[in-house]
Amino acid sequence: MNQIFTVTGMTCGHCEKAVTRALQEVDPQAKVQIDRTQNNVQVESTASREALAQAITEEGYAVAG
Ligand SMILES: [Cu+2]
Repeated sequence: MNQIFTVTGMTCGHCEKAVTRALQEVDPQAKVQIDRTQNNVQVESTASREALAQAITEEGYAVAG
């Protein structure tokens, strides 16, 4: 299932990697695409939206939607 999150606070490639890693800790099979200029995070994963959003938040970024 493709899930789209609006994530604020990503300022560089390191942030993108950190978010990707956090999501893949929840689901190692997750496919993650990030466009930080649009605050856009797309996750192809069977994990719940709640679990993915929580992983992003725990990594220190804000999920706006
Ligand atoms: Cu960064």
